[in-house]
Amino acid sequence: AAAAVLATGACSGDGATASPSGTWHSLVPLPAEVAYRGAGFTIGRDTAIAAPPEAGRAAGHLAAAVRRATGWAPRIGREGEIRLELTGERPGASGRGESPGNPGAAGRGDPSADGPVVGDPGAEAYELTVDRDGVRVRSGTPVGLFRGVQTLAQLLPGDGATLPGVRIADRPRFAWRGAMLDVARHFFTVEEVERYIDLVSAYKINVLHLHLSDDQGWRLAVAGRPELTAVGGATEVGGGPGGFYTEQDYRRIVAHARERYVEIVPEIDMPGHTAAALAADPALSCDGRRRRPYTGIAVGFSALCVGRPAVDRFLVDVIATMARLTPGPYLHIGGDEVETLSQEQYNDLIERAQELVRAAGKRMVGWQEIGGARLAPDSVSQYWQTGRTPDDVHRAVRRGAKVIMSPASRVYLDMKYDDETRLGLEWAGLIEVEDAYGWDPAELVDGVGDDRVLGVEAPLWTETAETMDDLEYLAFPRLPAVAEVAWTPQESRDFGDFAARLAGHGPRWAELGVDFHRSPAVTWP
Ligand code: TNX
Repeated sequence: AAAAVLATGACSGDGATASPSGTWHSLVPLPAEVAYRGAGFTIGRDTAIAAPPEAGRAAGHLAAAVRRATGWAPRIGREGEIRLELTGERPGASGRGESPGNPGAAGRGDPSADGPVVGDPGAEAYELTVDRDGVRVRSGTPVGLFRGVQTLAQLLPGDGATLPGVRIADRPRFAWRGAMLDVARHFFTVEEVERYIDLVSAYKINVLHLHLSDDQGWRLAVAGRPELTAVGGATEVGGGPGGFYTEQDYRRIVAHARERYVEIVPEIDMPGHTAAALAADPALSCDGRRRRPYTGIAVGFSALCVGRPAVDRFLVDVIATMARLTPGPYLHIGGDEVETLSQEQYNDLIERAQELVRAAGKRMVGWQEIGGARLAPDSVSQYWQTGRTPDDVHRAVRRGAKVIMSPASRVYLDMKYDDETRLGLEWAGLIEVEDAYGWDPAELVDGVGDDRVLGVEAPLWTETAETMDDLEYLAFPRLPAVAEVAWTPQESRDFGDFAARLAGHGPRWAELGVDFHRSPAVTWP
């Protein structure tokens, strides 16, 4: 199941986009331009894939999708009816994109030899045409070819070999299209994280933000600090055994993500949400007393003892480990919900973390509260608190920082769908799929329009989610809705049309064993 890719299509749901050949397709996220026209192409036993060496991941992904849909394993070589072509035209700056790394980071922090995964959205642009003679995917970049192949995989019927005649020209609205998984409140194994990557990346999610530490658990091995995982890793919400990732485990997750052009963004939350670290190392507390592991679900009560030399050494070691293990350009330092420090203490810690992150050639990401500190222009603020006056976001933007939009009342996948949902919290409201879909990231915060929005991210906090089934139930179908918010031009989005396309994904989820919520606004087949 870890290798599963959603090749969704061919359903006969109400209102799904009809192609002239009479088949039905369910592209999510909706491409910028789609025109179904003319005869399609039927994949045969001898159909081959032609691809340049740089497109190896795209070709491999496509071959696997074809094999799942048809049973035939296409050859990959120089000739073929399905052609992946690099056009050699590198797209220019769009004004909305990001250059990777800070000025000191040139050439580093790049997860793949072929360019950043979270960069100029134009780099992910592609064209896809299908006619009776074959299939052609064209892009200026390997990552763009991969996005085109992901669309093609959704056009493949689950039970046959005929693709519709179609012409698609596509590019994402936003560079950062994230999913966050909290592996601290409850621990999830490498295999579970890999399955989550498989499921979300089918919707062109390109960032998996891993929330690796919190009051209830510390999940990443740090060289020279075995107590962090031995003590801090041995608990979780409710008192279960917890767990942690060794360096090798973490590298496996990074490699799995990279195969799908997904960037891993690790988060170690500080200075708050640190009870597990404080339980592991009493030197991090002001009173120097050893604390017992915490297994409840309160927030805001714990903090590192800012100003202590032991705390500074801890920051140095932790950030160095994150930077060394993470090929991508972003490190998340948390920064949320600190109730026991002065603003000055808080700012000191955030600014020190930022200095260490930048010295490692990376860019700092933090929850919106970091806007209280003096941010560098290459730092990134993550908005989450709907309803509050977002002064901290405005301050961050005035310093040149960009913003990731994660409004809790829209995209917190840990909220209940309705009164009857057996899992989840409800402090940010009940969130049905139409709520997750029906908002515009550029209209959320005054003065933070398209040019300041780096992208969108859907967090999945796990106070109430303990199993893979729980994760799937909370993420599906809301995660695909958020993926379309992040990818599709605002003027092309319509909930009714989305719901009709989404319906076609239900049977495929069922086939993959994905436990999803049958939202009543969707007519599931
Ligand atoms: C708020 S959002 C938190 C998390 C909780 C979540 C539960 C944010 C930055 N902090 O610590 O897990 O609410 O919904």
